[in-house]
Amino acid sequence: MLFRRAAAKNTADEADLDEANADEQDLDEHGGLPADLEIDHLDEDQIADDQTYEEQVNDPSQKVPARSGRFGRSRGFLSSPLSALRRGGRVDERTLDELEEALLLADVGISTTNFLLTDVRAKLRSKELGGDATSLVAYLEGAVLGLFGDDDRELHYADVGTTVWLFVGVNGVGKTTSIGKLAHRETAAGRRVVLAAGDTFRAAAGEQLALWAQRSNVDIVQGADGADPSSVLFDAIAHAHARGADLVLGDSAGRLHNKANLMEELKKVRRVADREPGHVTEVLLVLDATTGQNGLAQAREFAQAVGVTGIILTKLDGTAKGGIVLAIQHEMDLPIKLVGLGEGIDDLATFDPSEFTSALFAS
Ligand SMILES: Nc1nc2c(ncn2[C@@H]2O[C@H](COP(=O)(O)OP(=O)(O)OP(=O)(O)O)[C@@H](O)[C@H]2O)c(=O)[nH]1
Ligand SMILES: [Mg+2]
Repeated sequence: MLFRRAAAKNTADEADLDEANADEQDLDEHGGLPADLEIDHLDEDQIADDQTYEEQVNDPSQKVPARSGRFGRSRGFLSSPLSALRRGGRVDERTLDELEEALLLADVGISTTNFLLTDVRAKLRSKELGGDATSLVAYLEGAVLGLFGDDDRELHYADVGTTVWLFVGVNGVGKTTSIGKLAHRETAAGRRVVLAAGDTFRAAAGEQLALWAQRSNVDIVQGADGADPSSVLFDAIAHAHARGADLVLGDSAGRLHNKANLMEELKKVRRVADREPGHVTEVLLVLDATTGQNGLAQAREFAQAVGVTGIILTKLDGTAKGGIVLAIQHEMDLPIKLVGLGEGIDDLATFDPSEFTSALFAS
């Protein structure tokens, strides 16, 4: 079911909160719905539009080419250079150079590659590590797994009130798709979910999110195009609260007129969403694994601005080389919580470091 704010208003101003608070009072007086909130059942025109979008998504020319296993090219990304190393037998300077090259080519990045190699060299010097290539590879696998530590990768819920998870990230990384997949997963787990169409910047964004809402049969609250996203979030939380829903998943724009605007807007969305009865327990930064090291720069910016609690790394099924996972883990103090492994509703997995490490080293 689609809930659309009737009036195009909501300037980006805290004064909206008074209005939103008034809406909240209206909830009691209007059968649980704010007076100026319209409920639209999805009509055929909308569905036709949705299908157009779906056709677009399913267009083979837009699909990522040939998948090989759950982790695409991450699976075994080190396997051919490592088998060459293994064949070499003894480890020498050349072996270490080759290993360095393999790690860099796999998107591990200079800093994390240096970290791993410094460790390997120290272990070789102290003879803790034997000089044969098989031991080297086995040690490296352990060292990579060790990078992941025992970070908390759970998604958290508020003890009281309405849990809010916000999704942030630059355009095209997979925010809306990840929300759709999570709506399905959380609904299947028995939670009542409401989607908040907080990307009011791009005209088709609401339509895209509405399709995902339809797939999981959850409510969606939308604002008018150009509406203040924090107000949309506020309405969605009020709606969830009135309906006894557990969880609000808040979409956001990936691009505004400039980056400073985007960060300021996201800060405000977070502030507003965190007011009673809303509790923001997750701010999930969505990163596209195929953009490689560029993702690290994005992560730093968003982490500083909006206090990211975890990362969703998408498109690991495709052409991503997987090493970026190691770089993010080592260089950012942020846990990868979920990974996107395709465009379908079930293609989202909790990130499991040992499964991922085994995939990297698979031969
Ligand atoms: N192969 C693959 N494609 C994905 C994955 N996640 C998202 N996509 C695709 O990436 C494209 C962009 O996804 P969106 O969810 O629209 O990205 P967004 O971050 O909401 O983008 P904006 O709304 O423009 O900011 C779509 O074609 C998705 O189907 C994934 O894990 N694997
Ligand atoms: Mg989107």
